[in-house]
Amino acid sequence: MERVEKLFDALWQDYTNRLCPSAAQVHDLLTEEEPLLNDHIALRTFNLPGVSLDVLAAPFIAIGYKPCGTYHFEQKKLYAEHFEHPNPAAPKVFISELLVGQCSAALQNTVRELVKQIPEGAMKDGAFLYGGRLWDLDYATYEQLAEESEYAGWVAAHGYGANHFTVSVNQLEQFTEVTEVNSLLRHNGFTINEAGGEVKGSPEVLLEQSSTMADRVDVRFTDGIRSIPGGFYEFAKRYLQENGELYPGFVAASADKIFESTNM
Ligand code: OOG
Ligand code: NI
Repeated sequence: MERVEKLFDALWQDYTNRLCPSAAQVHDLLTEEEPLLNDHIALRTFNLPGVSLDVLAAPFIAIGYKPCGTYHFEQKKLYAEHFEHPNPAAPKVFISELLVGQCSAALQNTVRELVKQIPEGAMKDGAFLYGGRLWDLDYATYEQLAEESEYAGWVAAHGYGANHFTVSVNQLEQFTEVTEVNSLLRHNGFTINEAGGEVKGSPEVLLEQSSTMADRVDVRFTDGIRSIPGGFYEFAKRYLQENGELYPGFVAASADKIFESTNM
């Protein structure tokens, strides 16, 4: 568990410093007597050799995580898997990849060129997971990618890092409903992702989720610094399965809308 904590501490540092500076405020708003439980994080990549989902999963597998579910997002051309650790206190990990081969020839060429810039060996050590972008690009390239796939633009601009952490609503004393958490956040000036409704999922699918809209963060492009959507914060309430344990998986229809937390 020590190695799990070390990795998540590093992911949290990168997430709050680089992708979602408002996360510290959300964390403070919701923290009660006990430290907040992080339900899961999510990571994004391209399904190209050397940077695919499996490559991002490897450092988690190395510390005991196991693949536990697969998800398809046809419209967005994404494939995802989630990973769990034998210790239930360890956060789950949701990793998705863009199916680059299904995208336009232009997008494929651009993304291949970005990935070619990665220094030899940079993806071997798990530190790449919280090390940010391993290639350079200009703002027009980002815009072109984002026009075809918001997801492709996001990965191209930010590189590797947790795009969200997730507060476990089950743990909170003060709130039982995801809508109550949303109200507190709105009251403090945050914008909630309304795609598909402010709460995604239902007790029937054993998972309810909501999220903030991503912070706008400054990113250095080769032709200057621009402000674009970075990371966001998620809130998840899990329901008991028939076996008496909390549902541990994700819900594709809900995840499809959570992805949109990084839309412009
Ligand atoms: C992941 C979106 C899915 C969830 O909890 O369903 C997700 C992402 O935005 O990369 O996090
Ligand atoms: Ni999530």
